[in-house]
Amino acid sequence: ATPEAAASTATADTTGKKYLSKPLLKDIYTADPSAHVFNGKIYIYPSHDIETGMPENDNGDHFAMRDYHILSMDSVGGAVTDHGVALDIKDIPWAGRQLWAPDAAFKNGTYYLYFPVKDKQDVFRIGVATSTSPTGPFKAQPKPIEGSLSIDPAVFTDADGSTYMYMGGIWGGQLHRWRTGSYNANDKSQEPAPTEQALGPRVAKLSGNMLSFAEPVREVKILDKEGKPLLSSDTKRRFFEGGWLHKYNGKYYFSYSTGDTHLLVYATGTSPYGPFTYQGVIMNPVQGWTTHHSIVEKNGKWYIFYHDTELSNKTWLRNVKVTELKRTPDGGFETINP
Ligand code: FUB
Repeated sequence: ATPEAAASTATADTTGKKYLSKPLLKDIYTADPSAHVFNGKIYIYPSHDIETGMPENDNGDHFAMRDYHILSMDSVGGAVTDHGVALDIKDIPWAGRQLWAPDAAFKNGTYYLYFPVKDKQDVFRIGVATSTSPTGPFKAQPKPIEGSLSIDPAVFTDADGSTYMYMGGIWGGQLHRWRTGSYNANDKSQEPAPTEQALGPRVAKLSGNMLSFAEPVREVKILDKEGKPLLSSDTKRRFFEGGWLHKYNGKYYFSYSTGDTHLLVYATGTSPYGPFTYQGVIMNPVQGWTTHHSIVEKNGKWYIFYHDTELSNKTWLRNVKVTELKRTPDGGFETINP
């Protein structure tokens, strides 16, 4: 592949139209970018979207991705390298279908790729694969992480070295089917009734070996400013999928997608387990059904990686982008209008 690098800051095309940012890669479709800085370089762990010809539905069956490519760049705005296939679904012994949004971590000389995929019973679980290189190839563990569920793993390591995995997504992500603690394949509800509390994402501390959970998975509460849990009907604020945790000035920022209302929003707290109090919108809707993001610092600047459908105009063929994230003096963000 010969990837095309693209400028990330606002530029004007020949018609004078302003673009906030351009697709980072144009020769394959990529989405759900989890960005990390390892050894001074930016590595992006995205989904690799492909055309499968499957009809669109609310379960996202048409998102039938089969492998991961890892991207890297020395700096935002610089050349982007596509490192080719880092993990293929055929090399994951327990996988059935749909390799969705991954994340990565580095500890004790090893790189860990965390990925959601449906098992052979069609239940989303989170798997882990390891490599000595940030770009792979990655070798998958023989089984999913015990106790893992749903989609969209996001891994955060705190200052004390403890690492936490956030996970979950409703509708196609199956989180609602775990409401009772065990998986209920017959739950067709998609989410709780409008007057009930919205489902929270899940979190668990990882063991020292980064391959298993050190504790039972728990639900993360997202509250309004009066301290009340957000309701299921509160669709512009409630958690849908795509959680991400970062820390800034000692505060924990949990950001996520509201899914069917197409926003990226954030909530803050004083513990990695939450509760988190809803604060506001980071990014207004992009072109496409929804976006999925990550937040990372490089050389004192903060960036948000996300996706839209600029290249294809099809919700299932997405392209990753990046733009600078601007903070406000009160600890919030300037809302991005992509
Ligand atoms: O890429 C498949 C799914 O779409 C992800 O897991 C969600 O976050 C959404 O972006």
